[in-house]
Amino acid sequence: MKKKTFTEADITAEAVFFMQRRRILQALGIGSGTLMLPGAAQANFLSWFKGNDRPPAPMGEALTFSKPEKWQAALPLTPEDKIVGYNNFYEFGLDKADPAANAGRLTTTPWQLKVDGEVARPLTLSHDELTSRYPLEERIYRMRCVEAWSMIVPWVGFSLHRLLKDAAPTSRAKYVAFQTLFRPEEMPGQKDRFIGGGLTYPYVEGLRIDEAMHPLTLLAVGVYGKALPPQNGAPARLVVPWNYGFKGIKSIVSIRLQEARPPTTWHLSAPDEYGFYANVNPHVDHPRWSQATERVIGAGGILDVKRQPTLLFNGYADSVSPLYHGLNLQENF
Ligand SMILES: Nc1nc2c(c(=O)[nH]1)N[C@H]1C(S)=C(S)[C@@H](COP(=O)(O)O)O[C@H]1N2
Ligand SMILES: [Mo]
Repeated sequence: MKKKTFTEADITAEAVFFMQRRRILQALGIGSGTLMLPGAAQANFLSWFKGNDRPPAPMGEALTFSKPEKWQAALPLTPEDKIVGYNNFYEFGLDKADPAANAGRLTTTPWQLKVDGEVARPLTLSHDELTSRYPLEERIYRMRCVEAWSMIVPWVGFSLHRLLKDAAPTSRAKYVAFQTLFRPEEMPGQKDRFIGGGLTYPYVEGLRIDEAMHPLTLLAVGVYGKALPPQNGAPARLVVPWNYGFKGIKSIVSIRLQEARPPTTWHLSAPDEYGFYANVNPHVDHPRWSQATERVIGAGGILDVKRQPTLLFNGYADSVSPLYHGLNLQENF
């Protein structure tokens, strides 16, 4: 492999993993002297290659859905094997290939998704109700990870506001708190700090009520026309396309409406690096890397390295910037 081909910017995501690992090792009192950045980054690249060679990840059953014109963006889709094989789901490991390799054991039937808190009609959706209670739509969305890589994903799901309106939020519902399944027997990262990246589990996220009610905010139950595979957050996960990917909490078991702003996992882990809002913003850099551009995850392997400018609100500014009118985006990142 020709090492010289790649710049520091090209290995951003991998470098993040290295630094997180080093921080955890230090926190555990284990010296970092044996780890070197180029080696660690290289190892991650190699395992990405390895991921590409794996048999395709198990996919769910075909879904029935419409393709409303307004959500059919003319964008080149990221190949399916990348969307289901290059993942962040730390409950199953830090490497991009880990979730596809390790999430197959996750039990998603039966499933219960509870909606409660500041609502007049609390409700619970079963696994089947997630795909049958609301008409499903295919929506082609940009997806931008805070690690500065991006994909174009054909999700299948429904606007979250349909579910929230069914639950009838009270006037005290100012925020929506989301929680991922907590099941350490099936999620090795919840049992082992090394595998789980030192995050606190269950993974939690949150939105302001107006963000949650925005028509773009999707509860996704499928991708590429089929039910979500576990590594993408089966049976249901959040997709907020103008936010960094970490807001898109996976395998949700609880949606709670509440008056107080809920804690959020990455913000808890490093508040100076990951904000509550997490709006995609090329003008607000991460303290350790630029957010001005992003690496496009393409069809090829390691040599398929394309960067493009990152767009404010990930290209959805026309639709969502009114949500943040008067908010200082530099301070509220
Ligand atoms: N429960 C849970 N949800 C999660 C994560 C995670 O580690 N655990 N990772 C987040 C991050 S950082 C990203 S970029 C997206 C990745 O979604 P994908 O693997 O479907 O592309 O999921 C988000 N949701
Ligand atoms: Mo991410």
